[in-house]
Amino acid sequence: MKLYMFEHCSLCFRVRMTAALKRRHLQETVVLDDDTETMFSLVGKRVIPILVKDDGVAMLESMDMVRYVNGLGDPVLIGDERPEIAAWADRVVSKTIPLTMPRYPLLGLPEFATVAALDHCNVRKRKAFGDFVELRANTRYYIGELMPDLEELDRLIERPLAINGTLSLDDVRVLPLLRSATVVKGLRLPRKVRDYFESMMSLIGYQPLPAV
Ligand SMILES: N[C@@H](CCC(=O)N[C@@H](CS)C(=O)NCC(=O)O)C(=O)O
Repeated sequence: MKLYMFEHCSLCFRVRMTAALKRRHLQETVVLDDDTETMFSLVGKRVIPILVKDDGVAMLESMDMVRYVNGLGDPVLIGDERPEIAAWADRVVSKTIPLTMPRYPLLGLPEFATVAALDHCNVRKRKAFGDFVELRANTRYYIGELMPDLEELDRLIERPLAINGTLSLDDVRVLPLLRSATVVKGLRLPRKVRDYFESMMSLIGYQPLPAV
């Protein structure tokens, strides 16, 4: 299986963490941000992640990829899901974006390894999300907006190694968002959220992204 991905991409991390939990090898290929051609050649549009299965068929939806990888051999994501966790994740994405988007280009990530790729990201994302310097200058405000949700998550976590007590799709909804949020230096995760994040990252063998 080959995953075309960006290092910063939380949807990609859903698939990567599932493969890691399954101890399945995933050939990870980081695409440069300005390499739209590779995406088009694979699936006819600009989108990441793309999972190309061993039979050569490409998948486009991250949760379909997660279900597919989980279903190879014995599944590991077997626990019940809670609708409040999915609702939490849906709500929190938009609150993390003003904090994470203006930081990703500063982290030295491989998708921004050339000046052209970095500028490609800056130009497109600025149009979509606003001026990055201004967003970063308002970090305290955006952290303040996010904290009540992190406190709520703290109350929802049942165990450090599975948000609902047994690993489930809800872990795939939440862990990648926390990985993204931790690029914000100065963001203090509530205790159970921090324990959950650190335990899960250690379980799957991934280091957090750098924080700025
Ligand atoms: N529903 C799709 C959404 C994929 C998606 O929105 N990907 C974004 C975020 S990585 C993307 O392709 N962005 C292209 C870009 O950055 O220009 C999934 O869950 O995989």
